[in-house]
Amino acid sequence: MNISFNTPANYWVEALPVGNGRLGAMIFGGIEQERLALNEDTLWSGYPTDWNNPEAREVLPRVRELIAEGRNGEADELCKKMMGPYAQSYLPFGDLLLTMGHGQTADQYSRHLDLSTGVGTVSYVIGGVRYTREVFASHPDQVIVMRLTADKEHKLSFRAKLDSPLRFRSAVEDGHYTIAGHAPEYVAPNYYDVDQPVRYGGESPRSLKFHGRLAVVQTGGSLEATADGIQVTEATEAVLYFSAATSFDAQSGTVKADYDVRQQTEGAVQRIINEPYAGLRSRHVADHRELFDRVELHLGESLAPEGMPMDQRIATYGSGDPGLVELLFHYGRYLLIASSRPGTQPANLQGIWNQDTRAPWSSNYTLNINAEMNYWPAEVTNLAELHEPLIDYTRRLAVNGSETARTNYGARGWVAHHNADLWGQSAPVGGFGDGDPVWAFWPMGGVWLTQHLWEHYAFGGDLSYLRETAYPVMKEAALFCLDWLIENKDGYLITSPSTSPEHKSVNGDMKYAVGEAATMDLSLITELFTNCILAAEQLGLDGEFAVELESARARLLPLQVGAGGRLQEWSADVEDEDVHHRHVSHLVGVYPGRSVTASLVPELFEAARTSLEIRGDGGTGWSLGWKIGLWARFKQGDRAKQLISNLLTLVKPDAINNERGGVYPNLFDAHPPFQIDGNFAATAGIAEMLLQSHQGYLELLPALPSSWSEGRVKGLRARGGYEVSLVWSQGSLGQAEITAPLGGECSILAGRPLAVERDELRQRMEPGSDGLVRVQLQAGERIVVRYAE
Ligand code: FUC
Repeated sequence: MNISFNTPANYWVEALPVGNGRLGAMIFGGIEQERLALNEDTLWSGYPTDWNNPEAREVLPRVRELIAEGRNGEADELCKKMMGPYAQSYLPFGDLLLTMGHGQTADQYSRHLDLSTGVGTVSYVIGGVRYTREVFASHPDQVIVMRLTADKEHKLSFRAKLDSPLRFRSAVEDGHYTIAGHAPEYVAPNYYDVDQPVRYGGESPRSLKFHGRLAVVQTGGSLEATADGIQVTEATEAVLYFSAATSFDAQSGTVKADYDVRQQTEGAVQRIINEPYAGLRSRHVADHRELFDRVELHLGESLAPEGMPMDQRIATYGSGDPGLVELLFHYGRYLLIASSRPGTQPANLQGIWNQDTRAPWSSNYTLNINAEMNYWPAEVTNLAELHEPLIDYTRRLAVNGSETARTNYGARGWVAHHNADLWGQSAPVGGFGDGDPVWAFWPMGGVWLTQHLWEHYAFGGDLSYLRETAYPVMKEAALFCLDWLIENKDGYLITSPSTSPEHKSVNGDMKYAVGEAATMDLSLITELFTNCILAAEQLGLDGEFAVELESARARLLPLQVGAGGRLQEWSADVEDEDVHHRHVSHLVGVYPGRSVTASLVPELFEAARTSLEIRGDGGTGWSLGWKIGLWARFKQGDRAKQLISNLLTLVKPDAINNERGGVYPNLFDAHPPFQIDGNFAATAGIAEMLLQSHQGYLELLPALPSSWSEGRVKGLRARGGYEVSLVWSQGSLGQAEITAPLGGECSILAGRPLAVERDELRQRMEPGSDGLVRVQLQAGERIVVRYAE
């Protein structure tokens, strides 16, 4: 399962990503000059600061009054006083550069990334000698490893060094080549025009220290390490090890000034440098496969010839090639494995891969869609433990967010807004009034994140996790909502000020950012309250609190159907600034949420479908990705596939800043620019087409497109802990295999079963009058159900 090229990468979005959750590299595969663009996931600008703004609390009552009086324009202006500083930026670590000395002209060039092993390979022939490079990022050993070989003795010579766009000094330490420095204390967002956007500290900077180490072991020939790099001469083979560290303290979320980063990188290299390459490689592959192999997907025979360059494959076949759709699906899983492991930071806007000091949107955590979207595939595609970084991060953010709730709003609980960073910036961004409230003012970041805490429980069923980890954070987010909600003149509970992320409402010739009770607020709060009520019930605690939440939920302003049969995006039936706007925030209750379903609220569900129809099938990469999942929830497989098609549009490597999404040559999602969320949403959306479980039962093949008439999937996961494998032909389900690690009553919606593996189950599987088939399963039990053709 390869992403292949027959040329080196000229652009970063043609390079091949490897990662171990913390360390990342993009493999360019240059012949004479090789470049691995390197990252370490804790290398960010800044340091913890006070981002809270007491002025917010002072102006809040007036902002609310202005909105209630219909003076939204004035409210927009005053709302700017509620902002805080911009969030900080995720930084590039640097580059590993090789100069080979054998020239640029080669034959039989190939470069590929094998998604099933997580190993990138570059190979070519010069002067009758085949040169091969293999690269992987080992999670068990916390190093990036590159092996270079020549198939004739003593034909391998090169110079290797590290470089960085950050300020650094290089040295030879312990016989290794190292770089070290301090991150900038401040990096302004790329869209913020300011003098001195990148600022370093003075003598004793408050920012993070970083240290990178390159060690080389060669077979044959000689090696010399100097501050200019490591020279290997006339060797036959060489293995390069890269380790990196920063002084970030993940426990406290602060800078650990006395942390010995040099010792850290040395330890990582020393632990493995004497080990044979084959052992390191197989440990990495086994670790990767344990995650990657849990899911298999087959949608049909691939049309593309083996080894066809990725960009040509995308341009030639797009979603017409079932093999390319499978690859897109697996790529999202691959990228999550490579960018999010227990103990690492959550995947940011670019996962862990970023080459720019001022990356697009600071490559930060954007909470109004992008950070959450990154984790949509985690549970359903059987990578639940990779959800942990987001869950851990949310807990850390909640600590800061409780101070923000108190200082900015005088509220209980915790709050987060539109942007966050390594430091857990929980206040509104916007540079104290520079930004537009339409994006900067959105106090629902924490509310949405808690959905992930609940879903991790819903899929995994671990009560002690719910008790110790998830529920306390969910409860505090709900407390914030109780304090944030106000009563409108009709006695309904509403949010105010409220924005529908990044989309303005239009009234006459005026456009407004803030208003009352955007549908997204109401949907997210509904879901949080519901999840808290369920959690309290499961845990047998907080009965009174659950009753309070139930009564608040019942008093929330109901969602409304507006002009043209659309689900209203705002509480007033106003016009859209852009009917094709990329955000579909008001549909969050349809997907990834579950409060707007055909059975719960049929009219709203239908109105949501109308809204999506009107929004259209265009948008940025992540917007297309979201719409795959939405159409899956509307059970329209062909339409979902149309969105996959739209996403599988080849975008030129140098295209940035436009609104038409697609994929780059290396299959990275193109907003454009590169933003990884669209990859993750595509994977999650494809899973959602094949299996849904948000309504309390398993729905098998809910949105199968007509062109995927034959296929199979193995190892998808559903709420209740189920693992599901399906085989279908001629567009209908042939066989379902369901494993129930937790046991319990399993309800299935998938037509009448023909036979089950064990006869005694048969009687228990008669369909009920609601169309569901129910069966009681023992913990760990596995059943195989066959269906009529
Ligand atoms: C939000 C989106 C943009 C982009 C940015 C990172 O602001 O509206 O499209 O994804 O986040």
